[in-house]
Amino acid sequence: MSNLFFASAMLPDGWAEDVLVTTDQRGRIVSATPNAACPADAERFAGAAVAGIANLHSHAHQRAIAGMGECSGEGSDSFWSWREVMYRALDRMDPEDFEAVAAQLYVEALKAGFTAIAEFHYLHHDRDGSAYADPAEMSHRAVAAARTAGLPITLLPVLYNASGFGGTPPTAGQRRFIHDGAGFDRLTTTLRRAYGGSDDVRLGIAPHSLRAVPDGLLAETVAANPQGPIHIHIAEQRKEVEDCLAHRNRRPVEHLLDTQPVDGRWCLIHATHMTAAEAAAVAASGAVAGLCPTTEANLGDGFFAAESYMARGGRWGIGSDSHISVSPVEELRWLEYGARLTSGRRTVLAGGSRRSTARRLVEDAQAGGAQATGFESGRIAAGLRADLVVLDTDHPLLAARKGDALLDGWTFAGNTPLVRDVLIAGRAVVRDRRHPREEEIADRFKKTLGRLLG
Ligand code: NGQ
Ligand code: ZN
Repeated sequence: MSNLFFASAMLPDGWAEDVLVTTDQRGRIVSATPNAACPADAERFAGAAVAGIANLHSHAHQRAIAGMGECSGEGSDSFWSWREVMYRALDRMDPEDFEAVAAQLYVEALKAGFTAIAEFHYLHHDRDGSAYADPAEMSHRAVAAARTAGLPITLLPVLYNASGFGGTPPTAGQRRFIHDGAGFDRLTTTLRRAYGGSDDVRLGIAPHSLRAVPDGLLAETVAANPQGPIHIHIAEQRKEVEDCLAHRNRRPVEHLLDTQPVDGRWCLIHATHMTAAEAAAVAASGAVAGLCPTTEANLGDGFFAAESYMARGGRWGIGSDSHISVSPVEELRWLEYGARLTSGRRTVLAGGSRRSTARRLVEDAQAGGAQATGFESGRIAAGLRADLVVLDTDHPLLAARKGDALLDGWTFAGNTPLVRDVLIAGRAVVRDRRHPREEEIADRFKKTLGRLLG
């Protein structure tokens, strides 16, 4: 057992002061007691503890090109022209490079207050498209990077099979992603052997999109993987909706719900373009909508209609996706700002009168992130992992605030990092804003980028 003591903490019933959290050997919470005395052997934290938020959608390799698609091209730029920039940059990335980039990203994510990450990983093969000797080579690198950083990871090997609806063959730029059903089975079997039962790794699957996985293969893959999260990109771009209508006679979300057993195991990434009926059906399914507001803004995807989805009780969480930004609060802020900009109102997602907007956003994102990653976390409660973030209540931006006002300050005014400590399974992996390996990891990242992009 170990003792952790926090000046204040957000517990499931509300904010409390002088909170003693005891944990077992695996870093699970045994008890959380308010108004406690601080035991002599406790590790003491001066700030405000909140359960961490899982980042439910990451393409780690894209951290290497964050900010690089911002120079205008010849014609009009779009999601699809950005994708070409991204494909070109990852062409040269070998396993060592990928691990270095992912480790840097994962340290940044931890320091910003993410306490787990779901890696939607599709860069599987060697540069010429042939398989590595170990089909899971690149996936092992993602886990190694997460372990170097100390960030729990949900590995979502991606099934990518076609370049568009109708099973059109992959393009040259996609040669490193491609599997048929048998190849994908080999990959998932290898990963189960390597990581099944690990405390810091969860395994799921990610059929890339309805574009990239024909219906029959999608159904077979879902049936062959009866456990763990299932993530899929869906209805992100208008063109994708139009193409789906042209090929399947139905909209993407409508089509998925009609053909797959969508339930709480599923995470629908983006789900930007839904009709009211589709949004109601997703909310009723228990699936999580995986929202990535900064990437969706950066790529010109559109606004997710959060207010009506949330009013129906729809579950959701956040991801930093392309990593144009790596900050839970920037994702939450953009979600609320999207709702304000489109409605002309304020505190749109607060969920009722006299409620803190950030409290609602943080609580929903904690729950949705835990569900979509499969880590038992997201609240400071007995039986759950002690994956916690401690806000710096000494910072001027949080001066004279308590309780939910700390969350509002963090979310809406926190442009300088307000996260002081981050605990994973009860151990501080970030202390006083520092990660013990951050310099070494950043040096390796900078050298890697010099080689890849120089
Ligand atoms: C991805 N990213 O898989 O990295 C995609 C781009 C695609 C986003 N959708 C590629 N944001 O969707 O084909
Ligand atoms: Zn994505």
